[in-house]
Amino acid sequence: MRSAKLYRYRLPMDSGVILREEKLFEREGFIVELHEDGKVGRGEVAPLPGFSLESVQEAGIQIQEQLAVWARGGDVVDFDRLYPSVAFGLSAAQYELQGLLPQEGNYFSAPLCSGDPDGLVEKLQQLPGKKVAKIKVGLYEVVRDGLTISFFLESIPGLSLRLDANRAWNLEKAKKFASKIPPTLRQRIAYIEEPCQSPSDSITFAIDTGIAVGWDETLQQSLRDSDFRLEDLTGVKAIIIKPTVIGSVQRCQYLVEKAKKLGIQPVISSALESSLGLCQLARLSRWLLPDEVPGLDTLNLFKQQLEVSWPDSELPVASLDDQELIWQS
Ligand code: OSB
Ligand code: MG
Repeated sequence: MRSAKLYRYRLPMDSGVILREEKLFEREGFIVELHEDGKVGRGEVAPLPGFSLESVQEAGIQIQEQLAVWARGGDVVDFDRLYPSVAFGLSAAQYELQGLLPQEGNYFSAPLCSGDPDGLVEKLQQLPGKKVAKIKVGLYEVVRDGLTISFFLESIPGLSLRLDANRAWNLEKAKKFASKIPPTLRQRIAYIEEPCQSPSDSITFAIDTGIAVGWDETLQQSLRDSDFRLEDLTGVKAIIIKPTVIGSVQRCQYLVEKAKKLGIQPVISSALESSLGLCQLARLSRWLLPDEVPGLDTLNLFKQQLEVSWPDSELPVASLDDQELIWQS
């Protein structure tokens, strides 16, 4: 016997969270819960405004239809025809229900940092193994960004940085940024995500500066073409896999394996999921990429967790029972 529940959640965000120039005061999304033979599997469906193409409302309608099919005993879902957020949440719930998503997670993420080296040193001391942090660039003037990054690399020996420009620059600005970073420090930039507005400029930047580049937005966009081949996205060091904007667990697994074969570094990363989805991403990362540091340091952008607590987090935990149950079978 199968039954399913669909909750709609709303969680307050820290007042300073800015996404694509818009302030995000509240995160909303859905939690699906699948029940079968006394077992439970959960998943999160939470399109991210400004990043996902589907709206929360569109995702809500689609996940409800899919849950109704599933509860009636249907199983064959072509995940690639669903919205990515729906495909991820539904597949994660099925994996969990079937015991296929291992419990153990990698809760040591690359700390996200916005310019205070003292704070960063402290956070890095808590990481076992590799010292790796992620810094957003492109929000301030490029020369300032270049000097800041240089300063971090110089003052913290052994530090490796992941940078993310979210396509803020043209090629000229990107090169100006690089010009402030001495060539000897450049190899400690593990990669910079999307330095330029156009992917081809980002590749030119990588070739001309020797700074490795990673695809985030470009991967997401390319996957919309039915004839997508990861082989065609060459020239990059890393791909950033955000399951909520990429799709099903199966698709993420395929991309991870394919990237490894091509010598590209895959990194599992967050799209501001609640603690429930975030913990599943930590488990997914540990399972698929046991030796990789995931990009999941986004919990503290929230004022509350949801149902499942991130290890050692002191944020209060809102219960799923207190969220709106919008559908059940
Ligand atoms: O640009 O990578 C981004 C989170 C939400 C939306 C977009 C992005 C992010 C992150 C997640 O940066 C954190 C990470 O990747 O380490
Ligand atoms: Mg990014």
